[in-house]
Amino acid sequence: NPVKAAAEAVAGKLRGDAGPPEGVPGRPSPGTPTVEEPTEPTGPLPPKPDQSGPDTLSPTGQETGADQADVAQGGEYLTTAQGARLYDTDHSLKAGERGPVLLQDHHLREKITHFDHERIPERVVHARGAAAHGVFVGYGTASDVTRAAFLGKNVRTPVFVRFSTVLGSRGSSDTVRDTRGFATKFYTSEGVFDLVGNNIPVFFIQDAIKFPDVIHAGKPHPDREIPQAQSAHDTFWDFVTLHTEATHHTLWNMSDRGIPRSYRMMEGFGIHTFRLVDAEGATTLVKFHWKPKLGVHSLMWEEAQLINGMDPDFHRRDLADAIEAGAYPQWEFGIQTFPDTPDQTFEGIDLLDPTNIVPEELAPVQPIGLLTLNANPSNYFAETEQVAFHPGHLVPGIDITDDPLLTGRLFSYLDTQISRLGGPNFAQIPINRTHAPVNDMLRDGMHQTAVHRGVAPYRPNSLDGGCPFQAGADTGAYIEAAVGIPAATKSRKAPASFADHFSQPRRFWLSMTPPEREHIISAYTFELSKCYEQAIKERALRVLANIDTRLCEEVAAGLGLPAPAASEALAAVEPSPALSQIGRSWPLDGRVVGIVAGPDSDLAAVRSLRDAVLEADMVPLVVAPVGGKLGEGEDAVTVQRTFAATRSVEFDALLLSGSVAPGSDAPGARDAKVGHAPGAGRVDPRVSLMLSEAFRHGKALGAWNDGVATLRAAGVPVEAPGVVTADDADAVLRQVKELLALHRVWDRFPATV
Ligand code: HDD
Repeated sequence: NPVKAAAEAVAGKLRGDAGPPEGVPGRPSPGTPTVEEPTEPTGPLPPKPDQSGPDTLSPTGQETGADQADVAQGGEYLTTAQGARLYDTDHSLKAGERGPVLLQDHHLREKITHFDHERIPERVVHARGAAAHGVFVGYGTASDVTRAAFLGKNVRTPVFVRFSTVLGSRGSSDTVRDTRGFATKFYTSEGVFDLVGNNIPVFFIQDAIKFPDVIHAGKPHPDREIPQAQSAHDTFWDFVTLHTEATHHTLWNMSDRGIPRSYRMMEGFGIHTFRLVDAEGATTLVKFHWKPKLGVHSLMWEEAQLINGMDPDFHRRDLADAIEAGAYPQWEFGIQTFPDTPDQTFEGIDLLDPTNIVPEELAPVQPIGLLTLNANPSNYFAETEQVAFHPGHLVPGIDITDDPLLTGRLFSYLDTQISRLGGPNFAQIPINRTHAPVNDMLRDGMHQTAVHRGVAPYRPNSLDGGCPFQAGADTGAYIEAAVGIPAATKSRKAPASFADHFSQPRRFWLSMTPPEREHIISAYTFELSKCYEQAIKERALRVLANIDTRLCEEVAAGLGLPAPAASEALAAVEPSPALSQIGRSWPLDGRVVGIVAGPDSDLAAVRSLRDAVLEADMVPLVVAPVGGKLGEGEDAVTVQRTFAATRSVEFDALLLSGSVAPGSDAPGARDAKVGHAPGAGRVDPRVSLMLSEAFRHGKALGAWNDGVATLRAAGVPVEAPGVVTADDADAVLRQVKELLALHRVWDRFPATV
């Protein structure tokens, strides 16, 4: 069962086993010698089979015939960058053992100089990211609206996807409240197509000229450079309340969408309206969507904060572990389509305004392909860091619209890559190389790695045989859609239709369920409480009053301020149920189930529970007082987490077996830690903490036999929703699986708003 093998591999990785089981990527096949500290010179290790990068083509489209890893590292011996073999790399060349270091030590200077230049500027936004390789398979369902070859039926296209946070630096935490980037590079047969989107379908601003401003406001304050990766500060709230077009995006950020459970459980959006062009040149306006197979799920705010301390790499680790285990995340690609009318509106919604969505109830998302991420990068810097996305990387059949945010992006991304990657030849970096043949007339420049032939990089020419030739519509040329531009007068103005900043946020608010509304209220209250300026808090409340009276009143109460009245009539909008994350059930793949056990637990039951969790494609982690094994001999159960080294936030559900009395770990520590000797009827306080947190976070809890008494002793209300007690572990797991499919026990949250 490959899925079980994959889940076992996740569990193995989490508990630090040698690696995934056979047949799973990353595991050496039988007969592969294990390489340990070689004593004889050997060549470099081959790349792991699941880590091969995109096919390697030279910038002129010729196959290099060599894997990049082989090009980067070869031969048995350590060398300089020029290939001279070295006999020592640990000692500088000195005049005598105690004498001064000599300037003539080329190896020393080369090594240090290279090191000094190892870092490149981090991305000005989206600096922290994680990425994966994968494959996209077209369904062919878009072929009547676009001639894009990669959307044809069963066409397989390699992809590289980078997820990111926006505001934080490269070393910041994963689970901060922020928008997430979702950028996809399709290496299509007709050239690279980049869809550079986010997990939120709207943007803060309507015109790219304000992008430096919104980012200056969101980034840490320029005097002390705090806070890192946070929007909870004065400049952010100053900006978004003065530029009320930001209201919609800000509301999404304050909702659960701002703290995803996993990159694997996020939607993605192209945001702008794009224009598809069919084989006859007819055009259709579209919005792009990515729908995750695992559903859209979020963390609780307290969980997110705890994870930032426990495991700042939570999302990055989650993605890499899942892929390494063979639990490949998938998204369905979809489009909403709209007629390409001169006014570019749909049901009164301006399609050129990137602060607008079109509710799925009005324009359903039609599936057009499937994305599967199936390989981790081999090298973070070479791939995840150096990948260069650009909304202007388009292929025939996909064109742009006049959304003023998109137009500015078409300039910005090319420009930023030049400074970030050190010159105009970044398209030659392996991760950025197209898989289509390249025959451009671009020449020279920093970091040129191609050896161009011929003497006439201009056309027409009579010296290089007139090459390269220009293509036409029938030979696959990218031909811009022939759309008219209305007669106009130059002006720095937004259209009147861009002035409605509140009806769309109101629709979002009205579409939320009570727990989701509670979370939004708490998020606004938390963030605004962190602002020092009273005037900014008051202004923020005036904005909220224009979304919803109750929302404004609740946040005002939290801030201890009076709730202002709305300055304009609240819009009469219909909710869009598709916007809520609650109410559907989803696959359990990769959900993490903690099994809390102690030395006196029924280990046979723990073992079979663990197997049953694996069987359900989930990840079981046995949590015990100390590491190693519980029990002895064949009956032993491997412990993956200790009470001291874990916290509830690692788990989606917690199951309790037997009693876990305090003080059952290291003898010297126990009395000091818990203040009393081990004793029946008591619960280790770290377990009590885990249970109370998990309960508070709406997670499924389960116990059988003695475990039920332990739950009670830990203070868990066993009659509460989502607390499963039964006579045997099987029955517990059955019910817990049903709860997990809903992500959380939503009934545990009182419906107050
Ligand atoms: Fe941007 C990076 C998404 C507006 C300028 N952007 C960047 C990335 C994502 C987005 C996902 C990271 C790509 C990666 O992983 O390398 N950006 C968006 C979306 C926008 C948006 C969805 C609005 C709909 N961006 C936007 C504007 C501008 C920029 C209006 C400038 C006028 N964005 C950049 C940039 C970045 C970038 C400065 C930083 C690093 C990079 O491009 O490669 O050029």
